[in-house]
Amino acid sequence: MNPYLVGLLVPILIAFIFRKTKSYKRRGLPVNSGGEPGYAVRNARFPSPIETAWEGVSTISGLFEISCKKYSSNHFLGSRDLISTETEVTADGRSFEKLHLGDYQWVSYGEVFDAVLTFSSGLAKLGHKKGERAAIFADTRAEWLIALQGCFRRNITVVTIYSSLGEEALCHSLNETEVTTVICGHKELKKLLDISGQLVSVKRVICIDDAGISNGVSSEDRNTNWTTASFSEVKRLGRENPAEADLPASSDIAVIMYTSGSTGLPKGVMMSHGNILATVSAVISIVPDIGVKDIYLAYLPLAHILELVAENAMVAMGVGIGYGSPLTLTDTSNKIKRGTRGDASALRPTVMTAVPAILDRVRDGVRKKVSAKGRFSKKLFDIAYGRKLSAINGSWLGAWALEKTLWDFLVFKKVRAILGGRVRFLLSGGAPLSGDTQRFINISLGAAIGQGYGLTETCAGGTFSEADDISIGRVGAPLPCSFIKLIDWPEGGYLTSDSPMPRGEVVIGGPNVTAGYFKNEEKTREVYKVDEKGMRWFCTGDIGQFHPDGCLEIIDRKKDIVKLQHGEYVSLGKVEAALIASPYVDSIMVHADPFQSFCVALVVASPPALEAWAHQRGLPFADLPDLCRKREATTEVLSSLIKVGKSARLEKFEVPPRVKLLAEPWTPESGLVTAALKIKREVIKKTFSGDLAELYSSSG
Ligand SMILES: *[C@@H]1O[C@H](CO)[C@@H](O)[C@H](O)[C@H]1NC(C)=O
Ligand SMILES: *[C@@H]1O[C@H](CO)[C@@H](O)[C@H](O)[C@H]1NC(C)=O
Ligand SMILES: *[C@@H]1O[C@H](CO)[C@@H](O)[C@H](O)[C@H]1NC(C)=O
Ligand SMILES: *[C@@H]1O[C@H](CO)[C@@H](O)[C@H](O)[C@H]1NC(C)=O
Ligand SMILES: *[C@@H]1O[C@H](CO)[C@@H](O)[C@H](O)[C@H]1NC(C)=O
Ligand SMILES: CC(=O)N[C@H]1CO[C@H](CO)[C@@H](O)[C@@H]1O
Repeated sequence: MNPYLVGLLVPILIAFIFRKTKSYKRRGLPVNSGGEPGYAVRNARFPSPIETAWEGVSTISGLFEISCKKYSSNHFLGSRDLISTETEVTADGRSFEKLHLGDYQWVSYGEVFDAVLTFSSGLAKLGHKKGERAAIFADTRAEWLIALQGCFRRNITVVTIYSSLGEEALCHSLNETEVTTVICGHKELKKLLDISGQLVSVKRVICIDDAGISNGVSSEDRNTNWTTASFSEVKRLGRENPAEADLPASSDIAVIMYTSGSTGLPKGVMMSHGNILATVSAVISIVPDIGVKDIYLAYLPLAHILELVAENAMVAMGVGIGYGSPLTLTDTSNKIKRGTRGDASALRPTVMTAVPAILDRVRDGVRKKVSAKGRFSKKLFDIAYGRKLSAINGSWLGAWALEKTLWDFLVFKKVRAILGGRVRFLLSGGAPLSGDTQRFINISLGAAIGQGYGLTETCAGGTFSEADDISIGRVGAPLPCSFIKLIDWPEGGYLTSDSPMPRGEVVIGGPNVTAGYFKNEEKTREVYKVDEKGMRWFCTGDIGQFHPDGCLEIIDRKKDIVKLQHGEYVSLGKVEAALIASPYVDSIMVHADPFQSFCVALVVASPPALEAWAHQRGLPFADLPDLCRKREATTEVLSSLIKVGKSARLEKFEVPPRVKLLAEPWTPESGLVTAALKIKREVIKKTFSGDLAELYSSSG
């Protein structure tokens, strides 16, 4: 045989034998659901649900205490001082407030524990009685966590409220829970004063910003009869009057979390210490080694279960938590003064949480920046991206390690720098992440993504996709604290006997499933079930399917399926997820009516894409609202929707033939989307009822 050929073949053969092969790993195992109908699955590594990962610890306050003692001298909470606030006026006369923020200042675990003790004693001195509830109504910040733990040490149930919640919902949640003490920020204090007449149960207000007391509560406001105190005053009171702790038990309600539901008034979900502890325990038993050397960037609302669980998990592992906000996250964020640093580059975190909507924005931002740099940059980026993508499946030759270093240096280093350059683990939750975004973020940021699926009602427990699972579009295997069951939904055509995979409504059970809705027996009975073994189950209304390896994929949503006049089913969520791929679409809501033969859509236009198109066409327009009213613009968006609909293999009746273009973005503040940026169908329907009616009645 030709020696050259042998010389060539042998290394190739060796490389082939030792190539990285994708091993099949079973992550979830079917379990007998005890005669009950349905197809139930548990985590493959943990035979019975985890309730706590620490011996003798059964509450969140207990966990906090052992962590503070264990990591006493380590960095714990970091915040940035405000150096100055400036007003920037743009060319068209609009003004924006810009912040110049300083470096992170840290307090240690030991110091935070002291602050919690004094705050807790101060609460008692201030007159907060046993059995009364307190509310935290503030943006995510260090004092939020201190106040929470301070309340827990007095066995006080904490009501959490999104700081972006509207007046009616705010009033409803404070009234319903008969809160006597509200802990809030300066900005939220103003909101409270506006409705003080209706807040009959509130007796005390603790303002986190010292300045808020003197500026916000003027003499005429004081006729509210509220005792007001600043955060530091409460701590001073506590230091002078130390009180014995009144620690809670595992089954005591720790938090009543008001979820910005997609319909009607918010509902309060009651979570016990045991519920939260179960999820935290499950999360830390499966995330890859995170520990004292890590830094976590906290910026999502703590009134959202994802952030609450994530921060408590970080506490359990002795991680440093630096606080930021969505509007100051990166150097180019809206509120950051030009030339100064955003939270991510000031903190250089290694771990972050994110909701899909934010990751989608990061992806679009990177793509836009790359395209704007010219053809060569785009080509280089595409090559690098393609090389890294094919390497994910396993590369043949060790040369990849060298090549990866090169691409990282040439291309991806700059992308990583946006989030500080050190992020290695991203926890995504709140809504399913699109496969495309998951790949893009994983490849361009080089960070592992753990995707969680869970709800407030299950205390964020549900499933978790591990970083070594390279598939996309799935939400992973059940968390060690959860059982996931699929049950038949014949009306929607989803059965557990379906092949190749069982399909059905997703039902979550386990120690993480919460006690139900506060003062809402009827709704609780409707969606929570208890089986004969005493296990609680929550019916999510999501439709899922189980892959052979025990991983769940969410494929539909029960209540978003509408049957059109001629009997075709339109799954609104699925259609929206497909159509949002159009470059002209920022947000979209598809509307279907059983008495109509076609569906329609409201589309929030993406300004750069639509304006670029108008410029190219030489179409005159004054501003975006003006452009949105133009028939040509609507026609262009419609044809783009048809194109993306076709490539996503939507049926013809699923693509709306009529749309209304909107210029105003949908934000949590406007109440049209939730804090996790999920659209609130009912609210949008009500707000734009005129436009929808017009769409149905117009003749083409
Ligand atoms: C905590 O407070 C709740 C409600 O006031 C009460 O029912 C429970 O017994 C308290 N727990 C402990 C351990 O004292
Ligand atoms: C709160 O309760 C008070 C008195 O019970 C009532 O006047 C007010 O309308 C209530 N507000 C809401 C939003 O329920
Ligand atoms: C404040 O308290 C006084 C005396 O208890 C009462 O007469 C008055 O109506 C209260 N004012 C408000 C705004 O609740
Ligand atoms: C990776 O492999 C799978 C099948 O094993 C294939 O479907 C997929 O297209 C491959 N991806 C890349 C980027 O090569
Ligand atoms: C993401 O990328 C990292 C490093 O590049 C890799 O280790 C990890 O397995 C990937 N994870 C996922 C979920 O794609
Ligand atoms: C609040 C709640 O539902 N607690 C339950 C958690 O799960 C255990 C068993 O796994 C039950 O005993 C609890 O009642």
